[in-house]
Amino acid sequence: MNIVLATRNRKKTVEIRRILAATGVVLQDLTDFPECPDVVEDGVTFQENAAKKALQVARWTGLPALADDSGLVVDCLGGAPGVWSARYALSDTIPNPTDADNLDKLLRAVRAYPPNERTARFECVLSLAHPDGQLNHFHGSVAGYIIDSPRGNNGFGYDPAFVPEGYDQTFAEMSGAQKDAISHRGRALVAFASALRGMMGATE
Ligand code: ITT
Repeated sequence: MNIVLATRNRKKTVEIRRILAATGVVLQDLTDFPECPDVVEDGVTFQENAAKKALQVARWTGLPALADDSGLVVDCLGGAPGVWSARYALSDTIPNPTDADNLDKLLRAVRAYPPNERTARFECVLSLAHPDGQLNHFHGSVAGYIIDSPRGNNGFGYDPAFVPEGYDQTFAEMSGAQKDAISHRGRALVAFASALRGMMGATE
């Protein structure tokens, strides 16, 4: 089965390819379809955005498309950055925020709260769309908390600030395999892989 990954985030692609390596599915990505238009992510939920990305790419390429919409939900910040995770530091002076800009803004925002109030979770919704509009969704989340200053060089995004519940290391201090085993994306991909086995079995 050929699937197009509907993401322009190279770090997500690396994680998704790593986790799905054993499934035998052939994963193309948007570098194979450079003319595919960008999707406007104007949904108010992860699922709305994931569905929009997957449907647009499936219709444009004519192939099944898998989109990931994900982000960090911080309780003391009223759920921010949430669906705005990739654009959290957006402002007149920062029109294209980097991971470092977003991380810096997050760390400054949580500084006002004591450590025990800095609970958070990463969420991920994966949407698989077929060119005829058929859609399936797979969810994953991981609870944890935000620390004072960044630690670790692995992963991406907010990983250096997030310690999953029951662990001492941040996601950025863990190996890829350690993060995959407990991450929001890893959990959503386990559900996706199980559905995929059913779909591939049905077409054999
Ligand atoms: P695509 O829409 O092209 O997939 P994107 O980076 O814009 O790429 P999202 O809109 O889903 O993706 O935003 C996700 C953001 O949430 C991402 O840029 C990170 O800042 C953060 N994020 C998601 N998963 C993460 C993870 O595993 N570790 C750290 N940060 C993560």
